[in-house]
Amino acid sequence: MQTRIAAAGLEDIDTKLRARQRLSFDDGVRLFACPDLLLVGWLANRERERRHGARTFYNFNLRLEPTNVCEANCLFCSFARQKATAPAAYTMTLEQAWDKLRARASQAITELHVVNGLNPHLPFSYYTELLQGFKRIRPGIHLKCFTAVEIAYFADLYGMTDEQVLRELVDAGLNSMPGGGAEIFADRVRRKICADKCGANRYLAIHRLAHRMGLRTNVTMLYGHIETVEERVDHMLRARALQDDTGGFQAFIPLAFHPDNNAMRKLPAPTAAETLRVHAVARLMLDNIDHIKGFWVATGVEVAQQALWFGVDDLDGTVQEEKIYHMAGSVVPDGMSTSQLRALVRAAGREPYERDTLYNIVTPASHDAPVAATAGVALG
Ligand code: V47
Repeated sequence: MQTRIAAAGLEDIDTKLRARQRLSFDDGVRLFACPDLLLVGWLANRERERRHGARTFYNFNLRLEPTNVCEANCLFCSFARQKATAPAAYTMTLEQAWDKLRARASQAITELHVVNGLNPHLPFSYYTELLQGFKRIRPGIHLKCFTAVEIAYFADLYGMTDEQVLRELVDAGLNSMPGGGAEIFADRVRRKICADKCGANRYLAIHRLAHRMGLRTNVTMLYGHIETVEERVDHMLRARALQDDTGGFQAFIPLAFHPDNNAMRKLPAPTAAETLRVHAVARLMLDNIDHIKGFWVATGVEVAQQALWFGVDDLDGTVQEEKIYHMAGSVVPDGMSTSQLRALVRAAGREPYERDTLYNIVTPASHDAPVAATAGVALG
């Protein structure tokens, strides 16, 4: 392997990694440029196995997007509808949203992941009552809800500070925050693809605040559109810098751009090779974030399996009722059962471990039942 590392000119990076020294911006750019993708994957896998061995985490979760009405006009988004009267625009009543959880009463779901469009027509009480209702229906459920972009929007719309918004949501039952809305932190890209939502500094400030309040959060990166390799590395380093201060990020989640039904549909989707590389480089650059998540809905099932050898140790979860990716062209099934997830992890040569949102291990024996009538997935 040393010969191959030398042939690729990565001896100094290998030396740093062995000594557990942090990689630099230039190192990240070189990892993206290195033609030997399998070598980059091998280095990332070494880091992954040092932290987690063969363990691969997943959880039993349900998605809910109570409204897709959204004031923002992000070029990559196929989910949002700018007007409440537009075809396919929807806003659930609280009862309709709660029914989604009630309908899953027989499933051992541990997490509800809720995100929304930036809807100007709803009162703040819609969101607090939403959370309170979920906790009434299922007191033990973990509520991972609202991106930092939504928190910023709520604060501006309802005349509150970011901290007041978070406090009221926590009082209503919020347990943690997902990582959506990060896209690419560089201003150049944000101005082009998501000009009318909160900027990178505010996104990061809200995560900092959430961490200070004791909430754990995730951070994402939308790749494979107009961003440069340098902007990807910059994005990773900004997440790493915040993590140095707070330690509050649980997982970094690269999200592969899907071009169907949105304003960037002329762009090609990122290749499998690109996806494997982005996850591998993330594992190598983010020495202070425990988990690299391969979101199988975004990568596809087979690439997610391969990514388990390219730095990824977490597959998100059963992900029932996901809309954002399915509306943008993802052809994966609508949800997988926990037994399907375990089988695909084992088929990839790894060991599945069910976790809760905070990475406590859950014993899965009691819920082997299929999660959805449509969840018949072929394992790659
Ligand atoms: O912020 C939207 C992305 C994100 C498209 O925290 C698209 O555990 C690709 O954040 N093609 C929402 N991506 C999803 C998300 C997420 C996913 C899994 C786990 C977690 C977590 C968070 O989806 C958005 C945006 O970056 N997105 N449209 C598209 N056409």
